[in-house]
Amino acid sequence: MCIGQIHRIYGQECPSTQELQNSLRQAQKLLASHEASYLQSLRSLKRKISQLQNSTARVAAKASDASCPKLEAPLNGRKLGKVLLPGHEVHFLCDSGYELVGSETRQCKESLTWSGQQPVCKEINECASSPCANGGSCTDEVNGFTCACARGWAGPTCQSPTPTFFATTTNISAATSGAAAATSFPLTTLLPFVQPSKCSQVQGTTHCTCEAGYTISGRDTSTCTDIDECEVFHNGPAGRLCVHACINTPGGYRCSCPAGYDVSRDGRGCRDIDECATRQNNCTRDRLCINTYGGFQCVKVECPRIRNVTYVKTSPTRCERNPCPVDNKACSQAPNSVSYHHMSVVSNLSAPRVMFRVSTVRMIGDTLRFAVLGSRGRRHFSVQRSDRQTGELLLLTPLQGPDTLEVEVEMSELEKRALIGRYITKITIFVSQYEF
Ligand SMILES: [Ca+2]
Ligand SMILES: [Ca+2]
Repeated sequence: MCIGQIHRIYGQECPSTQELQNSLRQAQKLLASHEASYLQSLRSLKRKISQLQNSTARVAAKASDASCPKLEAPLNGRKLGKVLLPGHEVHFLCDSGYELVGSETRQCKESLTWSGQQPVCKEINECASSPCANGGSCTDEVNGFTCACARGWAGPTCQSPTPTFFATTTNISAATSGAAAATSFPLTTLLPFVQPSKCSQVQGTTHCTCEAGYTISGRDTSTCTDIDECEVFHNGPAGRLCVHACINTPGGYRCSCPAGYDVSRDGRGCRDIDECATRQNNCTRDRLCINTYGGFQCVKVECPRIRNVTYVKTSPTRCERNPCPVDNKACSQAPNSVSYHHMSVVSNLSAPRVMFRVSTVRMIGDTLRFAVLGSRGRRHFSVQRSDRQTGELLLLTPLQGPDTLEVEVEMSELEKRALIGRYITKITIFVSQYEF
């Protein structure tokens, strides 16, 4: 009505309702974009103020010579870093043969206390992986172990039969069974998968028995042959004997795992070695160590490089766009933030399943939209909404390893249908070679 009056004063015709609506819509759009850029500036101002606060707090702490209490190196370990001022870190290492339990790094906080827990160096139990073969018993030692081998076995892990084995067993055989004497078996076949049986005469009948893990094969009751458990129990009622590989041994068997895995406590499975937690990696300081099943990856997170747009790293895995100059459309359409996530999965993971969730804590606009970017990503993934502020990345088909996949999830924020922000999450998925 007001605009109509103004037009009448100037002696012009009143604009149509359509024209009025158009002007109002444009004004609204303009306001929304102003609002977004205003909020953006406020956020960056807030961040800068908090940075300033932190640095002045540090200066103040330095000025008053306030420092955290002195830290001791753990027994059988070392401490790196001498500065005890707020913001500084102290690192701990253990001597070889020991593993660190507690915090590897502690930081002096503004409150002049240390983050984390005082670590201790615990002796590694080398016997945990049952390294002694053929019934040998293991004794744990600092930085090693010793095996007490069962009779007939020798070597650091009791892996080799003793040379006297043949002579000893034939003697026993001759003494116990009497009749069976030392028949001339070739030495190579006798050792160590074939043993003489133990026979006794009961009421005129000969009974022969074998040691555990051996059986009498065929008609010849005087010899015991090793049971090849890997062959016989390959697929038992409780599943496979070994998750990975089975090695038949005289009188028994053992499971083995590929490089990068330890045999699990039950002796059947394979447990990934966490190279990132145990410092068995060679990642340089500027890279992140990502533990994967069967290995690890050294990952370098680099902010996007877009013309006329600059990003700043706000955390080791996040880049945020610096405020854009006014009227730079290319800049304002570039992602406001890019986050990097790394996941490790085993091969052939069942699908469908939710792999990752993307959400926002604070929403400025009225609508959020989620999408998967890139053609390779779309083949395996889709995105679905779990609530108003959360999108879920859904795995559609099982991933066969070994493989590395990258998928980008875009979250767009809209206000009255106008785009006010784009947030990208780049997810790298390391798929292992095996299903463990
Ligand atoms: Ca065997
Ligand atoms: Ca690993």
